[in-house]
Amino acid sequence: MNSAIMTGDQSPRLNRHTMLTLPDTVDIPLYDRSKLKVGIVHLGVGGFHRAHQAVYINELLKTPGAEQWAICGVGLFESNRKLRDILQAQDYLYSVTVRHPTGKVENKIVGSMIDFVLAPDNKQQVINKLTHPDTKIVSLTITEGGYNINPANGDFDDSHPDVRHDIQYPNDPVTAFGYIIAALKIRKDNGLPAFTVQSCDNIQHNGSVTKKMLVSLAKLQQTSMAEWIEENVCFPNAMVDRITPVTSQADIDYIQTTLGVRDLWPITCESFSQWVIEDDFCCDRPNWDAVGAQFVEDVTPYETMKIRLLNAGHSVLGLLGSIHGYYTIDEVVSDKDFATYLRAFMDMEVTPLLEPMNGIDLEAYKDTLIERFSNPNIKDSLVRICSESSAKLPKFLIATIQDNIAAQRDVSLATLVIAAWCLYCDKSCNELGVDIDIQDVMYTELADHAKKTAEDSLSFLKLTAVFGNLINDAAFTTSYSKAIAALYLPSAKIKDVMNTTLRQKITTVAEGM
Ligand code: CS2
Repeated sequence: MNSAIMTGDQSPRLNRHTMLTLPDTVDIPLYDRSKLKVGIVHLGVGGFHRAHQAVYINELLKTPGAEQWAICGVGLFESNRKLRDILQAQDYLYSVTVRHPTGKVENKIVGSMIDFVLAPDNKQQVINKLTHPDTKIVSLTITEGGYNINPANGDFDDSHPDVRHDIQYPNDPVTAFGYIIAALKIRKDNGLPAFTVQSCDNIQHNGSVTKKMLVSLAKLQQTSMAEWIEENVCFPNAMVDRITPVTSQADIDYIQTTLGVRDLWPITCESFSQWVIEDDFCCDRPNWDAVGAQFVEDVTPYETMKIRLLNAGHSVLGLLGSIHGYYTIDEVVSDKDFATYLRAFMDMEVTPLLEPMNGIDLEAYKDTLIERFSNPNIKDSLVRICSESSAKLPKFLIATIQDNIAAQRDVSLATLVIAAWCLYCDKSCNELGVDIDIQDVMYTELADHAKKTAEDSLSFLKLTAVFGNLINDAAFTTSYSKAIAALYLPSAKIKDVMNTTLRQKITTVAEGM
């Protein structure tokens, strides 16, 4: 270690001055941050935003003529205070450690965020940012929960107390959509153009979904505003991708020992990054394509490919691997039995459902996924991957099961994962008897249903908010009951059940040929 580097609390905080003392190998923002203007207000600043969109803008700001595209972060909740305080003390600078599968590491300081406002402290400040004439885009990473989608029918769910509040008091919003509508109304009344609402959440048709939910809320407030939004606001659909593990103490320590400054909330992410966007912006937009994003006519096949292969692949490894006693994705996929099972799931149950895409070689995409998951330098925890599975699996995995059933194809590999999820919620411990940390807003309901499996093998499937009407499909329930029976044998080991399921699947497919 360089002796000039101080460690412990002696190290200075990362800020605009200390940034200049960093080793030359660190990519720092050399553009003039004092000349930047906020063109993007981002609601819901989390690790993914800071590893993805903010990095694209950071690259763009290195090119002349882009100074109008800096970001102002908005934290809607009290829980965002810690991040706001940390970023504020660091002049909104933070480090991104990009870890390649080869072991290569790149360190960069991102300077694209120049302000951060915390709604619970000052609502008016949030409204001021959103209604500023320079604001052209309001982007979102508010997770699926922030959209208030009714899982049963995909409509807007207006039952949440915060949504009820925003319906009753449209000028005093608390939800992301409440703020957006309140700001758009002021813009409309002041004769200012609308901004584009750009969802960066991992939701299929994220733009169309945002529009539907926003317009539904606006209708419940004031019909004329709903019409104005439909006519004036754009909602580009996009597929976003970059694996970003939760920041750990090891990441904080790494920055301190390697760079000699303290960044109290650094980002670590993989080297792969992808952003495929439909070019549908109602006012000016950054040249996203100049910094690696891709504009396409229709993002649907890209989203389906990503959600059904990458995200589903994560869930397959996450749930099966947690039961076995693994803790990170790279650990699971480096185990041959899990890697084989994953590849078979992708090849046999997902690939036949995907449309061919211009410029995408699906086999190469799957190879890259395995390489990304295997990256030993990205310690992506299974707790993160399996968190909120009740919101993720309907889109990631159950949709694949439903499509295969409709095409009368075998679904045994995906079904085993659903049965394993039941076991996981029932026992909440791994095969070695160690407790598993399960983070899911529906955990109580999931566990209640899973715990009745011994007396009713289909009990878990009765959670229709998650499984829809899968319980009525005989082909599925036969496969599911078989998986449950195998997993619930007292001597059962997940790997043996996986291997048997795969062998039987290969036999079934061979016999059908
Ligand atoms: C993960 C995603 O949460 C999950 O289940 O699959 O967060 C994944 O890492 C990102 O979508 C990658 O872009």
